Amino acid sequence: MNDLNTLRSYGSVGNGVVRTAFSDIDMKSRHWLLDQLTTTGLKASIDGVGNVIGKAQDCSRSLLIGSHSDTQPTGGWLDGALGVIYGLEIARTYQETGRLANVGIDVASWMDEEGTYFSSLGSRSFCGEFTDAELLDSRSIQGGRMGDLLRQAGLDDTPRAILDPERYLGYLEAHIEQGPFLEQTGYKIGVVTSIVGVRDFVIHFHGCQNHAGTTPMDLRQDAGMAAIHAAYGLDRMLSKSAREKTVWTIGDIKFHPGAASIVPGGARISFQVRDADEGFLDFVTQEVRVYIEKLDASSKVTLELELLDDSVHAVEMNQRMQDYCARAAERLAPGEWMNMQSGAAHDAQVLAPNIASGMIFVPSIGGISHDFNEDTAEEDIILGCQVMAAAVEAILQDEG
Ligand code: HGY
Ligand code: MN
Ligand code: MN
Repeated sequence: MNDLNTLRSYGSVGNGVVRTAFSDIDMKSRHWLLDQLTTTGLKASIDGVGNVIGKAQDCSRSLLIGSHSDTQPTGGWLDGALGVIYGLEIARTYQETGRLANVGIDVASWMDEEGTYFSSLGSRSFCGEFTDAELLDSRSIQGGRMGDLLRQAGLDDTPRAILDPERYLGYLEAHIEQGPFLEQTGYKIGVVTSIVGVRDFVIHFHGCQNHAGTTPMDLRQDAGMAAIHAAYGLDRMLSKSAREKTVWTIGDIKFHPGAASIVPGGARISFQVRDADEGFLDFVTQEVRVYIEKLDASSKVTLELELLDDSVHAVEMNQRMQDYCARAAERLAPGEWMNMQSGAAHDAQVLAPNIASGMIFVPSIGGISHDFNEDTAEEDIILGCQVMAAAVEAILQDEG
């Protein structure tokens, strides 16, 4: 709890935290974490994209525990931080209580899971999803060159840590649920079975800016009104084709220039769909394409569809890892745990195709997250760490 509250102090605002990727406060918190991991006896470093990784010494095999410590712009104090500090606590306890000779615990805080510049940058870098050249020349979500961002952070000469699959028995990540189901059902632990995939679209509307008083309705090329109709149409379309747990969000809508007495000449909407089935997400992508093409053909406004991001794929958690987490939950919270899908994206879905990965959730009060009011009861935080530690102990004993 002390370490969670110390990490919280880096960027705390009221009950929440603002510690976005690569900000000064984020880099300061990474140096604090580096010191904690080093004191624990791990060989710790900050790599070329800002991942903080502590590696157990004198062993060729280890279990990797991690999450992210960057936050959303209006972030909660536990989103990501919980799993990183669980890793620190479990690794420290393991080192202090006489670890097994030939197997260790490594700990990671992945950079920019929240996609301030590059969604899940740190875990995707670790899993070798791109070369240095591809990374440095890529455009960040903010529009700048990633190479410039890394240079400003003083990381451009630092090597990136790359996964050695021979080293790892598996990967475990603990996270707050960020949703309502554990609290609604009264369960204390979620054992994650699968993590949803995400499709992020942006639709641009090009019309003709004009005077809101003198332009007759039948002569208007109103990009704003076209955006509103398209948004409503997308919502209606998904409500018909959605599967049981499909979710879709229009998180951002902008008009240009955005003034009451001007017919908008431009508009832009973000449209995001999440589902556990990749095939369904591909089907929806096609449905959206056809719908936008139809609107474009029938409207006086020109529409342009952009599929921003389809790199966040739906994954199943490794069954063996799920079983270790379930057995630990049953031992420490008998009858108070459930298997569940994750509606939030996580670094574990980047690691899962490369290392046997598992996740556990602890309850979020009111199901709130990505908001300063995000919170979890202290006893639930502690129980979650104990369950994670019990799962780790079983894995190391069986497979170490
Ligand atoms: O959006 C997400 O699911 C993650 O919390 N970044
Ligand atoms: Mn998170
Ligand atoms: Mn988040």
